[in-house]
Amino acid sequence: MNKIFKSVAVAAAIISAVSLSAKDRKDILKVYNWSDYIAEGVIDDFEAWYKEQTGNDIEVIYMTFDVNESMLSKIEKGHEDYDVVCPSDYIIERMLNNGLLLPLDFDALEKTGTENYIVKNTSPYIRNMFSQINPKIDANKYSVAFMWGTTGIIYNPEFVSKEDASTWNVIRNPKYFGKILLKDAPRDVYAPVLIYLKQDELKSGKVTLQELMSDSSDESLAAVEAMLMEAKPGVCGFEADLGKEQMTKNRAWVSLNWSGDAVWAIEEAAAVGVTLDYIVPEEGSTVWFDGWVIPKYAKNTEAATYFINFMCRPDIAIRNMEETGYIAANGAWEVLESQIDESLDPVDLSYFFGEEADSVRVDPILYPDRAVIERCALEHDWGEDTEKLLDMWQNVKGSKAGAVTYIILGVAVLAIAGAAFASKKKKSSRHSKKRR
Ligand code: N2P
Repeated sequence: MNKIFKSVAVAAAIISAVSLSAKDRKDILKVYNWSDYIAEGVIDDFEAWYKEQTGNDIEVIYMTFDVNESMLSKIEKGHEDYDVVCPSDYIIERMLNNGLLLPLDFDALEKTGTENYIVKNTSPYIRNMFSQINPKIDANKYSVAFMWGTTGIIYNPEFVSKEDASTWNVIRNPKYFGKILLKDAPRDVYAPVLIYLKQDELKSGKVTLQELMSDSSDESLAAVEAMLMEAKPGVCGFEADLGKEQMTKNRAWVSLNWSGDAVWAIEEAAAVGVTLDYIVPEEGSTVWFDGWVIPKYAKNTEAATYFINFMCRPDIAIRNMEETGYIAANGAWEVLESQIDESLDPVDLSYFFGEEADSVRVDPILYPDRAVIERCALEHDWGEDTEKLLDMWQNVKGSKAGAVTYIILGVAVLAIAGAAFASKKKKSSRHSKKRR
């Protein structure tokens, strides 16, 4: 009897724990986003808006990452139950290949009569680029673009000429030794270096930019590694998110970085009297897109859909853009209008906003001109070969110390040697005093 009672009690406890956690989880939304990628107050505003739309409370647990690969491994290997995450294009491709994403479903929005900002504001350009993310599965059915941009060079024109910054070779230019930063993002460093090394083949038409984005051959990996090893002694850091700040403080003069970090750094630097600029090198580069997705292990897909929808509301997109420096992937005309500045030169944005936008006065770093986009390509997933890239990256980062490490080590050795010399001198003078 006692045994039966115990089993019933245990079963009841399990059932109540399960239903409690299920109930709790319905009121919780776990968001995993890049750091510095959302405006202050947006999460609180989402919680209030969600209550207005659905009548339910929601608590957002907001977590951040700095590197695509670490975020992916938490889901792929750790099966973490994030409801919404924001991977880059080639990671979306991989997640689709590995069955890690759930398709978008707008039923929940329809039930509450909530306006669908996703469908309304997706630019045809974004739709087209997203359809190229995965050749086998249409990424538009599983992801909604959030921000996008280019990869290029942020530089300080006081010390670095525009000509030098216009080539990826700048990362190993001895003139800037010790003042060069590389992004700690292996794919985003590998791709431009490979583009630089394959200039002749690109010019002669032997290979296309797009083909290079899938080139994971041992030969190309070795060539990129060799150039990075050459650059390494002059590199003062591999940064995930602090590079933009190092540039504003003049601690570095060259930074291989994303356009959004450039916009942020240029504005912050100007406020303290430092001038910075950004360029997409002539040899070509990558154009990237980060999109919201709902991973397979998500537990609150309905709230996730509301969250993604809220991020596509034009006023929210504008706030996120203005605070982070990144371009929202939002095709609403009011988003473009919010960025017009009559003092700037015209940029051709017809590819993004349609014919009427072929000459709009906006910041060309934020919104790249058609000519820049034409020399940029989309990165692709390498599947199993990704391991080869990560090994190469470890070799580069871990092998030889960078300039700053050398300086720190040098100073430490001198300090130890100095202290030893001083103490020896003290001892010997004490000894000589004794002798006298
Ligand atoms: C912002 C990160 C931007 C990610 N901190 C670029 N793919």
